[in-house]
Amino acid sequence: MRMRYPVPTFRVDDRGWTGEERSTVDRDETRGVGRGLGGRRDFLKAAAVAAAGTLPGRTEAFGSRAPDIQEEVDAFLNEHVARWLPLETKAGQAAWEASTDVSEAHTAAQVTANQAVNQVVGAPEVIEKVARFLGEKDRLTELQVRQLEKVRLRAAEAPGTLPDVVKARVQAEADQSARQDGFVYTLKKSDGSAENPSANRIDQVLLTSKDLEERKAYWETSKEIGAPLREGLLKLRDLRNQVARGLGFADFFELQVADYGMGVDEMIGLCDRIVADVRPLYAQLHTWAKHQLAKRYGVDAPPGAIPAHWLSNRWGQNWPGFVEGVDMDAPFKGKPPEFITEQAERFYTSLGFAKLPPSFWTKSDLYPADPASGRKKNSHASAWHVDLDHDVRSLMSIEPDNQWFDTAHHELGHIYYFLSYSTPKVPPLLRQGANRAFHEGVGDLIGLAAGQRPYLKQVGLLAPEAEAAPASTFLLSSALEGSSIVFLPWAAGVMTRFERDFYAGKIADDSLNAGWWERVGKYQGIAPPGERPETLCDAATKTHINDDPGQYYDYAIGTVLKFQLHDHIAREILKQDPRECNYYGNAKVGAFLRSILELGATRDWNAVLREATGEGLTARPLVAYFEPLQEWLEAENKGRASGWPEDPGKS
Ligand code: X8Z
Ligand code: ZN
Repeated sequence: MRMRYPVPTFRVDDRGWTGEERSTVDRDETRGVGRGLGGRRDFLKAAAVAAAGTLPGRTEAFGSRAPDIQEEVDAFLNEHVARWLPLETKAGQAAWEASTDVSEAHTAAQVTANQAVNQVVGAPEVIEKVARFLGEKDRLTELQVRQLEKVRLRAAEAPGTLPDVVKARVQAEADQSARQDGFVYTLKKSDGSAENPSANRIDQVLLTSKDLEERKAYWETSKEIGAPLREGLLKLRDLRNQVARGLGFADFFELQVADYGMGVDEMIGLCDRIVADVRPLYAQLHTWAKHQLAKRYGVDAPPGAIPAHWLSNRWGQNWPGFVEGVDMDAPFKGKPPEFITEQAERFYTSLGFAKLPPSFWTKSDLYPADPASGRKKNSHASAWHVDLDHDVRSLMSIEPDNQWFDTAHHELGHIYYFLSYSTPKVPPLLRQGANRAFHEGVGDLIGLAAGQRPYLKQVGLLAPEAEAAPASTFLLSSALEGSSIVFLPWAAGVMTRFERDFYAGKIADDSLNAGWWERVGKYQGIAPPGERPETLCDAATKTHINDDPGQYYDYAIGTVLKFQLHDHIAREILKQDPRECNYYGNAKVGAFLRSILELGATRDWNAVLREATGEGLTARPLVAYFEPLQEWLEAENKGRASGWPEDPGKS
């Protein structure tokens, strides 16, 4: 288990929500485990069969004669952690080196370290013992069962019963990451010269350029990285599936979803409801944005889909930069790059969290690599919990702008989560989020709080033009930017559906781009600016497809959770309007958050959510937050054709 967010390997297994066919709005969650148990029983059988092939005997009920099975489980867990944790820490360090300084030597060291940890976590005797202990779960404590579930899912990522497949997977994962992280974009200009733009540079052009030819050139350049990753992705799909099937999962996607104690159909059902809940507002935003952009570029708005290169994000996952006349980056210009992370840290400390440990600052890698140094590093932000204690780090490429300001709050959310549950009260195996979506949601929540105007005004980060703008402008940019309304059809729709179908073998090897764009067209209403031949692989341009596979719904659920927690904090703790509130300096808000974070994964996530907010997972606060926008957009869009041909919400 490398504790890194985004999460490359290990998953939390929390049971609970069962996903009835209802809207996420006004959901009443009273049911518990449900069909998750059926899958678990299958697993127990599969594990026993898998282990029996390599182990001499002992499949009778463990502890049937043992006086105290709980002592036995404790002894097993202690021994397991003592063997696993040091190797995990080494693997985390090796992965850090490989991600921050791409080289053959670092890739090789990462492979060696991962193989060493896999041999422990996936050992046949571990699989066999966990299966037998979980067969007696009624006699165990909740904490023991939860730890055993973690061990079980971790073993399923690298079952020692399939040593060659596991080894091949480790190598293929490391190779794919090295290919991705070491990639250099090349843009050939019309004057014959060439540029090697960084990801930040591409993002900046897409955010600011009004020249459609230039935009198209940078957008196409951003998709170059997919082609060399295509073969590796297909190979990884097969290896990941083989690994997952070793312990009885239908495919790799199902193994990842098991983290939530949910089946694939339940997860897809949940994601579909999220898409449906935001669809009316998304359709209005889509129409409004298309016309706004057409005006900006001096062209006619096309019917139906928005051309992908018109949008300010490489994948159209969010659409920042719409508010005309307000330079969101202005407050950061001229500030030293340290300001971004330090200001984010100030938000957390103002709530009563401790200052970040000094090692965070010395060990993190927060800024773009100097091009002159030749060092290549992963360009996507991540947070790392290397030793499951106080060695916490972040990898970013911060430039002093609004987007990195938002990202820094997100990453520090992970870091403060790590620190909050790294206490003797939480066993190392449970030093994780209540579920993965909680981990994603916390930093985003603070990002949402740090984007509230009363706070920005208080700390002098609100551009004067923005201060003068009407409230609808603020709400509009909140819907378009970050993880919010525009983000959800992408996260719960495109990414989740593509990966589900990819691992289920429903997208042919020679139709990856067709399969990708079909889903982008359907959920986001976005179309590529030209042919996307199958030699390319646009899905693989998204880092998560390569190195955080089968988990993107975490962000969709995290977004729903974020608004749910925010609503509770604003109304119940601050007694303020959720759209105009200020957490900064509020100790009560800090105590509320810490009461969630310090639990780690010791409790069922549904119970944690219900106790914290009085409700199960619901998109009601998210929808309510943006409610005034619907009417405003409908007025703006009057007389305009709305929607796109493949829109799933179109009747
Ligand atoms: O990957 C991330 C974080 C790290 S966990 C920067 N996010 C997703 C993305 O960039 O696609 C945050 C929002 C969605
Ligand atoms: Zn994250």
